[in-house]
Amino acid sequence: AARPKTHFDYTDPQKWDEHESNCAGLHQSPINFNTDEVVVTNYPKFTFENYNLVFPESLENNGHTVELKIDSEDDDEDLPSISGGGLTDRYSFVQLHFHWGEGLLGSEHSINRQKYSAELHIVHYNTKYGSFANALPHPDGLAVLGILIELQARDNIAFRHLEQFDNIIDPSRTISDPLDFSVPLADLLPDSTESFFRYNGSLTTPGCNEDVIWTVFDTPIAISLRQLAKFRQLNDENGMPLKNNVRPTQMLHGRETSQMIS
Ligand code: SG4
Ligand code: ZN
Repeated sequence: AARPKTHFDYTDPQKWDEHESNCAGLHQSPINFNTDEVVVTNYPKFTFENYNLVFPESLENNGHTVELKIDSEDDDEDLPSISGGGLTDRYSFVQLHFHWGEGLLGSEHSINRQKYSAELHIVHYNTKYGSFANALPHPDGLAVLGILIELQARDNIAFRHLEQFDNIIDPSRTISDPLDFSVPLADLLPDSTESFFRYNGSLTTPGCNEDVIWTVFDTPIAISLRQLAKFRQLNDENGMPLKNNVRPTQMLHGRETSQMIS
């Protein structure tokens, strides 16, 4: 509904601010985490609610990424949500999507300049604002979990459900299926969620709204080359292969980054 509707592509992300002034802001994402500069902080553990449940879901190629959301008519009471982890409020799941690139440079965030092959974003909105759209204008409106994805020899079993892209190669295609690709969010989390980086940033696409409390776990999850190739086969808005949907690293401009080390 009130999501930012913008046409953009990844040929020249430096130019996004010509159409969307937010993108030139001073609290933009993604960033690099320099472990010499982070403030080590003792955050409580995250609480993941309903992360083990399976919902009817739909998978969409929106021309910028592949996005999974829950098809639900109900109120968000039973939807997956997160709290703790240093968040003041409870945040409810909206959607998840992926970023990938060529070679080993597909993650948006990096740690000491080290990038990973891809990155998963699990997007949540602050339940105190009642809806995603109402949360969007607030600096504490969204909480995104960033999960680094490392190329490994073996398939990630959790992606076996998510990689059914044959019918969504072209943008604006959606597939809904009660169970075939539904996956409990818990299966997509890294083995440890106790160690993570935290900072205040933005959406990594236009409108670049500075309303995201970012958590990037330092333990990655796995993907195989075969699975990564499926992401790279998807087409973008112009019908060209979406080979890269990674925004370049943004400057900190004095922001603090913190790290919870378990
Ligand atoms: C992707 O383009 C998603 O498809 C967008 O979702 C998302 O925007 C955007 O990334 C930015 O999110 O976690 N990378 S990010 O900062 O969640 C929003 C939609 O366009 C608003 C629905
Ligand atoms: Zn994202």
